[in-house]
Amino acid sequence: MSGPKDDPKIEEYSGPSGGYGSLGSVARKLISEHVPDAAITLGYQNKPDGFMCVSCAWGKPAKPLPFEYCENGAKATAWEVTRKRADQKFFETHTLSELRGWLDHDLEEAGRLTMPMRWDPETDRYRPVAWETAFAEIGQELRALQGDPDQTIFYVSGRASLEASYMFQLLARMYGTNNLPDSSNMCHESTSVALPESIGVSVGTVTLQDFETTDLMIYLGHNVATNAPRMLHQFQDAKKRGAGIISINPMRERGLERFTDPQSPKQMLTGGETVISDSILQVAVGGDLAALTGICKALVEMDDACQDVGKAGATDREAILADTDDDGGFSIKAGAAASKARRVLDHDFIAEHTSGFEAFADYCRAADWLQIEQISRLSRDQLEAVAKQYAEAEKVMCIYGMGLTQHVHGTETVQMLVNLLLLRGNIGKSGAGICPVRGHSNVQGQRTVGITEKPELAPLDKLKELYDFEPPRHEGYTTVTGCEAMIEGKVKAFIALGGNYTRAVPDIPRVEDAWGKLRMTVAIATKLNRSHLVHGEIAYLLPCLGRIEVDVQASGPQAVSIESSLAQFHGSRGRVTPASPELMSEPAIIAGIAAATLPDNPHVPWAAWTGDYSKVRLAIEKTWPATFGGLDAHMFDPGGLTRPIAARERKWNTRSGKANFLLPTEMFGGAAERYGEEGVLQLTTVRSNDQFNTTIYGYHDRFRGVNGTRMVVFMNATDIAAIELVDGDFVDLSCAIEDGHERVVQALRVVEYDIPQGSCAAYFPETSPLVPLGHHDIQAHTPAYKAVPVRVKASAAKPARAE
Ligand SMILES: Nc1nc2c(c(=O)[nH]1)N[C@H]1C(S)=C(S)[C@@H](COP(=O)(O)OP(=O)(O)OC[C@H]3O[C@@H](n4cnc5c(=O)[nH]c(N)nc54)[C@H](O)[C@@H]3O)O[C@H]1N2
Ligand SMILES: Nc1nc2c(c(=O)[nH]1)N[C@H]1C(S)=C(S)[C@@H](COP(=O)(O)OP(=O)(O)OC[C@H]3O[C@@H](n4cnc5c(=O)[nH]c(N)nc54)[C@H](O)[C@@H]3O)O[C@H]1N2
Ligand SMILES: [Mo]
Repeated sequence: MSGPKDDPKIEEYSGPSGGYGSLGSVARKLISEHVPDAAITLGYQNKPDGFMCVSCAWGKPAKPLPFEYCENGAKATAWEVTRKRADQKFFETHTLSELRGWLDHDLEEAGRLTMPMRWDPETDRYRPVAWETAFAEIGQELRALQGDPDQTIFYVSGRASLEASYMFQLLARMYGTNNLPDSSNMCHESTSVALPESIGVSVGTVTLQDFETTDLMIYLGHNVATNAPRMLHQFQDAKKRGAGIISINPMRERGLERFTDPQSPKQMLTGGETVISDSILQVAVGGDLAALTGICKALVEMDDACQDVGKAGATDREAILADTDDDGGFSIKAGAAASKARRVLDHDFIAEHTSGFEAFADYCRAADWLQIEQISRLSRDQLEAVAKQYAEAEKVMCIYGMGLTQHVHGTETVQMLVNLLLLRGNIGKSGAGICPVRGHSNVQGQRTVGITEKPELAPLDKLKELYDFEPPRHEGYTTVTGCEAMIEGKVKAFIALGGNYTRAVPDIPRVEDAWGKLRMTVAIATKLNRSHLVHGEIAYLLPCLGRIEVDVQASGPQAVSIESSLAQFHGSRGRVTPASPELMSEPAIIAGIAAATLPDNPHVPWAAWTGDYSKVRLAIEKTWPATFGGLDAHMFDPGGLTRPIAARERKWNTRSGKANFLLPTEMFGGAAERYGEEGVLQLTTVRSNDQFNTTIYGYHDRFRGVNGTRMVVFMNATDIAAIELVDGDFVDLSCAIEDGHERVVQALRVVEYDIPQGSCAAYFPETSPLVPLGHHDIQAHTPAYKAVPVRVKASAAKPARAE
């Protein structure tokens, strides 16, 4: 068993990302999960005629590699097609109060759920129930609450297909609510709020082809080797062409450093590896807004200097860049493109395509270097060097993950990144653009098919026209406001299409407490998790097919579709025999609940949709012809069907009709009131290489050298010394935000780590109880999981070692 160990090992990992370590780890997982025909199954992964990986959302190339999957994608597949079963016998053996004492890993490790179940209060066990009985009672309960439909929440985790998601949002809206929070609310919501204001689209502008022509990638707050490993191929190819990569991350993640391509026999045999980042700027946790302000400031000042020299009749931009080169790290190449531009900024682009430049330039000029350096913990020299490298490159992309979005000023940080790109026209041209790396495999697509609590983002008039009902027009709950409403007792029922809500949200104990008081919880799931154990008065556990499994309906085997991070739609066909004959597909379960809850509507053929998913796709096409036209016909095309993104064409669907430079309200990304306080560290909560969100595959974070435990806190040597402890000692962490609730996580083992002083890191969800619900992005409400002010002290639960 791969459970936590009594003698965990913490040692530095010296290998590259990828390589033999990754293959070995995959093989071990596949064998331990007893996966039938593993090689055949994996051969279909991310292929045009196969299934789309259930792990990350990274783009799928038109010409896939022979093995178009990564270590973690293979683990995710193994986890889904495992032979282990949490079957009737399992639930007869264990009461829920017993299971509540189990670790997250052990719950899911029990295997796939096999039959629909209802919690039996007498025995405190989940017991089998017929599908029809389940639908009938769920429908009856939902109808009883329909007087105020906002008492019900319809949550979606980002794995559900476009088809299932479309049906689910229609169910919620016909029921009468926009309460459609999804995992995106905890993830890239800051992106979805930031980009429309800045550039008029809610998704990134980069395509896979852009990686073939880019000169420079600025890569922030994302852990590629763990969370989107297939992207390392794009990084590696770009590096080989001579493109640059600058990483901005508090932790020196292994994937930011070196990569051995497991698909390259030469690299595997020779131990060869590609150096990924030219430089890694170890920004303080929450320091990105300041760092980006510094880079923009340096660019504006270089440009001002150009202008001054230009006025004096002097040479050109190159002379300025060469003149300002005082750190020796920058060399001017007399590139033809560079010599053409006489200014550092692209003033033609700025004049034609943007609004707000002057105010932004003034903001940058006025920004204080000392403050920038203090907050970011990066030096002016470091930031100016980035600015120079940026100014020298013709085509730049900015690529980012949760390290940017999950902050109090997450939306503003994303907008600052756009500002940086706009300074040199780096949006809407080949090799350039903004690239949010989405998390779940269809989280972007769910938003595109109307899973949103914001009525203005849903095509309500169109739904009314197509389906002849009056859609609700008021705003629904986000993940955060949903939790708050639950705590206030305003929520009575919760229908979850996947996910593990009570483990994914902040302030876990407070939310669990409220969750247990709900009238009804319904979970549509593949595996058992903690949200199923702290249930409502009436609780259903409805097991569904996974995406890798063959899904046969009335018209024959079905396919579903998803949208990747790069806005391509792909078809996905299940290949593996279902875990149990009693499983139903997600669309079938949604249709079952809908039919039992809503009055008949001749315009909404739930049963026909379930019988043939291409009918759902045609409904999606009718709802958004410009976005989805041709979905059903082209979703299996190599490279998928690419969705039109206006900003790629330099069409700006913003109120000003231009791309907007936007100013932040503060320079620190976290909770301002605790910034810089004596004894307070900024904690960031991150994933290990052995988990998928709340799914814990094991206890081995190979890249960070942690084996056998997840209860660790990564700290800077100086911060460890300041509390008179040493590596290996145990500490308790408490949240430094005072709002009347005490938040403590005990007995974390200190791991001395290369992380800036004043910052520390630990794993999610173990340390999520430290994150207050109210600690979130001021605009997008994304929980600020990535900068929580904490106090650290020697653990009372596990005292320091004798010496
Ligand atoms: N194998 C695997 N793949 C996954 C997932 C998984 O759990 N496992 N989860 C999926 C999901 S839903 C998502 S959203 C993505 C998540 O993918 P990531 O965005 O990589 O998420 P995290 O692991 O939370 O790590 C964030 C990175 O940001 C850095 N960071 C932390 N705080 C800051 C900060 O203040 N500033 C900067 N610049 N960097 C910071 C951390 O050091 C870390 O490298 O991955 C998806 N893919
Ligand atoms: N502290 C902290 N908290 C965080 C984060 C962080 O960085 N730090 N990250 C946040 C982010 S980015 C995200 S996206 C959320 C994730 O939040 P969620 O999406 O809610 O959580 P997951 O862990 O991905 O959900 C796992 C469960 O999904 C179910 N499941 C798996 N496959 C399927 C399927 O095919 N169909 C159905 N119906 N169910 C399935 C299984 O039962 C499994 O137990 O967590 C957030 N929480
Ligand atoms: Mo996510």
